[in-house]
Amino acid sequence: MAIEHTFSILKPDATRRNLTGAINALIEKAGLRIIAQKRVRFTREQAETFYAVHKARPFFGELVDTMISGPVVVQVLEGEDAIKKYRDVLGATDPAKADPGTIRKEFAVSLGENSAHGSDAPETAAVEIAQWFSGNEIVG
Ligand code: DAT
Ligand code: MG
Repeated sequence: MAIEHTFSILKPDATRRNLTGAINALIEKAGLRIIAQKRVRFTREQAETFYAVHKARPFFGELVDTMISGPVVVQVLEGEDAIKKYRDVLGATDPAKADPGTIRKEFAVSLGENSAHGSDAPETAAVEIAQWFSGNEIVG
């Protein structure tokens, strides 16, 4: 397996409850390296662009509202098989179905407020990273 980069967001429900350090500890414990990180606030337009793939879904409006409800921490994670590894660390989208020890099982409030995002494929990881980081902000 190759060294990959993936894009992560610690969502507003996580920053609100002061959980960024606790979540980063799980990320690092899994062997992923945080090689870029900044705290930002998504505009409505940025959230709509980021989640454009879900535009037709009934929860889209709620999803965008949730993502702009507070600051987020955007990150680039590096590691062996990083995309799948981080999805495993996140756990299932619905925290009620997530395995013990995963970020979503330990920290999520609900399906809509599930604490963190991780890219689902190399193509989406590249697009999402480029949306939020310039090359000189990523220090591997
Ligand atoms: P994931 O974040 O695991 O990649 P996704 O891409 O299917 O999941 O959905 C993006 C986010 O939208 C998800 O993290 C939480 C929210 N969401 C998904 N399904 C939902 C639903 N049925 N009701 C409310 N929010 C939902
Ligand atoms: Mg997704």
